[in-house]
Amino acid sequence: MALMKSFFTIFLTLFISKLHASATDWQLSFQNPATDLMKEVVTLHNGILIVMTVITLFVLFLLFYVSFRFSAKRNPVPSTTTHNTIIEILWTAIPIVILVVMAIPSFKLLYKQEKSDSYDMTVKVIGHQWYWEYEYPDHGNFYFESYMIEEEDLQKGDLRLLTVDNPLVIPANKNIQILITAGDVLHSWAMPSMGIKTDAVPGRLNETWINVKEPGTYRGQCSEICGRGHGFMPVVVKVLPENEFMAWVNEAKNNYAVNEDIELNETLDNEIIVSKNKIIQLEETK
Ligand SMILES: [Cu+2]
Repeated sequence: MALMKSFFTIFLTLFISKLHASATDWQLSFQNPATDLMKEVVTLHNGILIVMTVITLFVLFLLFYVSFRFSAKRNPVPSTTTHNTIIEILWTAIPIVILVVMAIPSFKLLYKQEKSDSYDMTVKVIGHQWYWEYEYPDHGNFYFESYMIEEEDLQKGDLRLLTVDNPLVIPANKNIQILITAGDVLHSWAMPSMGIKTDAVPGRLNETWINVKEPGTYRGQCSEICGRGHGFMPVVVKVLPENEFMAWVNEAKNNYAVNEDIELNETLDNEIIVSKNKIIQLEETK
């Protein structure tokens, strides 16, 4: 037993030191959180990891204890007990309590990810095979497409498969509503450092929001298999201080096409009117 214990200690020490010595940035845990929301996701994850570890170790301890204490050698005459009401209630009730305790903060976070109280601006994201399209309904409704830069065209320092020609540009420290949809098949707009992974569904408008504190470049990928080019439609978000963002908007208005269609809100209003009319018609025919 002593030998086994020292073996285990040596193995564990080696494993942990190896893990630490070889881990560089990006290899362990999450990316650095860029939003408060992602910070909360990390905190929740760490909390649940502790609960999971304690439960796993407890079950492991029970297994070892039972196989040791009640082995044929140490326990030649086994007990004939088959039921114990108290313990059966306990092992049903306690896991339920643990699950509910974990579910409450988890659901809170899920709802928080979907909506904020107020927004400073809206961006519409449209997934296509195999590129992203970004629309700015609050800044003149211009739109542009965002394609991955092929490997042979990369500049020095560019990241392979994670660099695009036109990133999504947003201001820092602003609540930004993001409306996500798709033009052809399912895609998913995912930004790990912002705690976002929202499906882009044709014919449906999904909603999420971000508020990025630090200006910089953030990267994600399409996360819903969407065909041959699925691995080649990265998401790049460039966060600028507000004044630089406004300068970029002025430039973008000249560089990119403007969507001449009716404004987004008008479209939504019209759809609501159309469906209201339909309901009235249905009620009348009853
Ligand atoms: Cu995809």
